[in-house]
Amino acid sequence: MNTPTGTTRLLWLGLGALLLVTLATWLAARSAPAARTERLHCALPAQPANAPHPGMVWVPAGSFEMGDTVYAEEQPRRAVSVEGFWMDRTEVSNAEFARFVAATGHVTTAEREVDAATHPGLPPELRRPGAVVFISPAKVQGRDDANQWWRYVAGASWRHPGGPGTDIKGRDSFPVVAISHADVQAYARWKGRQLPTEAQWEWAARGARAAPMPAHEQPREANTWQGPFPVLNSGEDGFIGLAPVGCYAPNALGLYDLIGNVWELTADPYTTATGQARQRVIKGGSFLCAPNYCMRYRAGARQPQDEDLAASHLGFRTILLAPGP
Ligand SMILES: [Ca+2]
Repeated sequence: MNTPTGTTRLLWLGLGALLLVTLATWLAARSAPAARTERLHCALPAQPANAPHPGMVWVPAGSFEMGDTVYAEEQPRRAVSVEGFWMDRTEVSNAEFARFVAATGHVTTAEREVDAATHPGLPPELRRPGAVVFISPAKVQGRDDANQWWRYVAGASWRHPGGPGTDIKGRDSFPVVAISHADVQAYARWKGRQLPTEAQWEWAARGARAAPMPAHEQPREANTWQGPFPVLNSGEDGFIGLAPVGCYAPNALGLYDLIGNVWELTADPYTTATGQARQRVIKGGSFLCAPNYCMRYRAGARQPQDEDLAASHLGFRTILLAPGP
């Protein structure tokens, strides 16, 4: 019978140790929770060095049939014309809004007590500074009562989008949320810009395309909701919640995320037959739009939004009226 030589013994001992280390590493990897990797930034293509308005793209003039036919508020379709304008190629990010706040000391609506004069009779808990936050429930009784997934959270604001205990650290590239109409008007003024009208926004979202929009399907290149809203978002599009700006393919003009991610405030009042006051038109749908609940991931879709109610799915972008390239 062969006996191992000293060298062979050492080799076997070495191999045994290696096996033990490999086994220990494998067991540790199995028992550790899977690391959640969230994309915090999506790279945008560089613009030409001589771009006249960095971060903006030109939207040419045109005429089109505004509106759509899916929901009542989109109708009737009507002919409109818009002049050319420059538009932010992404939603305004936390980093951009932070620069505005640092420069101006602006305190957002959500960070202040609710104005009792404009909201008489509001219970004390709803008068505290805060914003409306989407919280996915485990189950719902029908989908008529949105209070099942929307909560007014005291302390929620653009700095704390989910309420106290949340923040925007590391989330510079995410769209700013929980802003009011007054906040975005102040931002636009500070930048020497303005908010798009509904017609300007819709024309941009169509990629300056006058032909009828062909599809009502859920778009692939947009952050929306996959699965049964509001209980399960499968995240097939890469994100369960908000996405950093510019993660999906741009439209024909080079504009990102007009559809999906956050709803976007426009300059236009939302008027109805009963003349409800203090509401603005919002456009584009958000990461919460799903085929079973809110098919508003379309250029022609629209919703009303209370001017002074901040929400965790609401953001904006600006335009600039200046000569074209
Ligand atoms: Ca959007």
